Amino acid sequence: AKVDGFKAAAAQAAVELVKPGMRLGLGTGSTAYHFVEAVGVLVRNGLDVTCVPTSEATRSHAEKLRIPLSSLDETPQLDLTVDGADELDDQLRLIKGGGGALLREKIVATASDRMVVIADASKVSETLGSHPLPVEVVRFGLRATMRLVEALAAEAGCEGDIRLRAGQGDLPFVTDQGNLIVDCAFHKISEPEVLAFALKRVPGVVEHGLFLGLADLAIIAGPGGVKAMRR
Ligand code: DER
Repeated sequence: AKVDGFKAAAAQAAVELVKPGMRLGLGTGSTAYHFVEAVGVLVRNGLDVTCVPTSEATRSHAEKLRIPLSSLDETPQLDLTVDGADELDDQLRLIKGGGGALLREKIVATASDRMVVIADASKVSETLGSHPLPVEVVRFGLRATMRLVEALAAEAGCEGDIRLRAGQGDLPFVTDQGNLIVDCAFHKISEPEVLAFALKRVPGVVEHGLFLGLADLAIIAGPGGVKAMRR
């Protein structure tokens, strides 16, 4: 409840950045939920914005709020994406994907002139890795892909258990894109850029949850209030 208040405060601060006519990327997760709610209020009060959702969950939330939606096909360049993070460091390097939306989130963030992260203070870490790193993989060759992820991550100095994210019953979690997620508990990721490069060498890996060089501002809310972190 307290943490949710922090998430709402961070989202409220981010919505100050929204200007009439903006093309927005709408993030996914419980913090971004508050941002979408706040955009819904602005739209109800007449604000003209065009929004691209980063997940089917965010799409249906935005539709309920009658937020005007578009796609990256119709609107390939966005002004601003606001999204949450599972973890972030002081260089605004992020771990994302806890909600399973990392692929669309990264595509939308990359298509945006700016990406602003909103989070409660518990997400800030000295070194990334206390949150497992989600990696989106195709179903074909899954076990071979997982073996290769472990081997190349180890070469990049990261070791730990990796596991297929579970869905309903004994079925695996399936992303909006129809892929699977492997959560990698690497504990300490001392060189995120090196790990990111290694993971992209695995043919079965579609994308990973390290967002490097994408966020230019983080709005962090905690017991001491709301503060901005810049790269
Ligand atoms: O899945 C995601 O990438 C979410 O944005 C996640 O990183 C943050 O979710 P939360 O705001 O519910 O903690």
